[in-house]
Amino acid sequence: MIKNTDYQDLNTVAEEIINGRKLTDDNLRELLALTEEEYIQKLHHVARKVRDHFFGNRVFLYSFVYFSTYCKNNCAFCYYNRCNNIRRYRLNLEQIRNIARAVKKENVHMVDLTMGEDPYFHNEPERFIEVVRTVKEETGLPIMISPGVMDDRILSRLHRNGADFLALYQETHDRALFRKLRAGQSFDKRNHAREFARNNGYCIEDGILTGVGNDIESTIISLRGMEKGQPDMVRVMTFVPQEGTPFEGMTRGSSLSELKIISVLRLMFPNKLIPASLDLEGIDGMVHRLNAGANVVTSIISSDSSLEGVVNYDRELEKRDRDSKSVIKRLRTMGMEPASQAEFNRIIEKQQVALLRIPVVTL
Ligand code: SAM
Ligand code: MD0
Ligand code: SF4
Repeated sequence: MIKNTDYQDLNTVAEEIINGRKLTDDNLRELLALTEEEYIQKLHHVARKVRDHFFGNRVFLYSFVYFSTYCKNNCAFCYYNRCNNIRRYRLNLEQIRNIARAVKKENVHMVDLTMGEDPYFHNEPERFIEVVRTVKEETGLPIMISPGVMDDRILSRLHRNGADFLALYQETHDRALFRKLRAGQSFDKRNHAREFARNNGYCIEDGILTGVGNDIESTIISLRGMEKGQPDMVRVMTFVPQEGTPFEGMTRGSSLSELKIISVLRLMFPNKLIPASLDLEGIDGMVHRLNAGANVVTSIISSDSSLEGVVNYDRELEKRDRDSKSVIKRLRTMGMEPASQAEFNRIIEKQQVALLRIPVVTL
């Protein structure tokens, strides 16, 4: 659908997608197998057309707050897995409140509260509810939570206390690969938490890793798996080997596969949120991801922050350079603009309106 197509016809492909055309598995195979620069540029071109139709030149910005890096899990890819002998921190409520005040002054549409599966919060979820309530109180902004797997009752309570979005990445929907990545964790429980959240008032984000031994067929399983969950936001991130982890010795792939998958996601989820994460390659990397069809910039951290990212391309850097001011400056050079808060709120509210039509389980 891309290779032997001139730019005129590419615009027709974009039109078809906008009008509801669904990609077949063979389409996905063709797109994911592209290697020549010329074809990949064509794919990005179609993805941008589709994105621009739904979002124009408007981009959403999320602030990232990793408030506890303690974790009881042992994900093979993650720097913060419990076996890694690293320095960790857990912010107290006052520290979190101060960060929330600072975030309020930044130009962002949502705050992402992320933690490892820290027993301090997971065993006493009341403490996490308090964090969410505090950040809501201080910022008044929509809140994304990325806490790992939590049970239904707690998710409901978190939602009532201000959590709007649940980010919970399956990493892969290929069960065999999942067992290698998230050893000892339940595939179904992770999927269920997202499904429950979606049916109970949250917007949800699913995501996959690439460069972790996923071939094209495995990637297709993941893309279809994400499709089934009807997420509001879908992500792909390149796996970056982390010191001290079981996958430390794996080679880091280029971002080519991620960029292709971002475009494919745009064709499969034309009007959904797709992030360009700053966490992998900073602002230069953001530009490539937006050019591949993304429409959200995530992992914004203020320049004076000492908190961690996840992959943290800037772990060794003296000064961070992924604050909202620098992001917006670069967006403008690309002819893009931050969207208004009202535009973002409308997207979040759409999910709530859709929900009024199905019964909500109260726990
Ligand atoms: N602990 C929670 C959890 O696991 O759901 C929240 C943290 S979660 C937002 C961290 C995400 O970053 C993972 O789900 C994974 O997709 C991504 N990630 C972690 N380590 C990575 C790595 N080395 N390379 C690329 N992505 C990574
Ligand atoms: C990011 N470091 O967007 C963040 C993180 C968690 N919801 C997001 C992976 O790259
Ligand atoms: Fe813990 Fe999340 Fe890292 Fe897994 S990805 S080790 S759950 S912080």
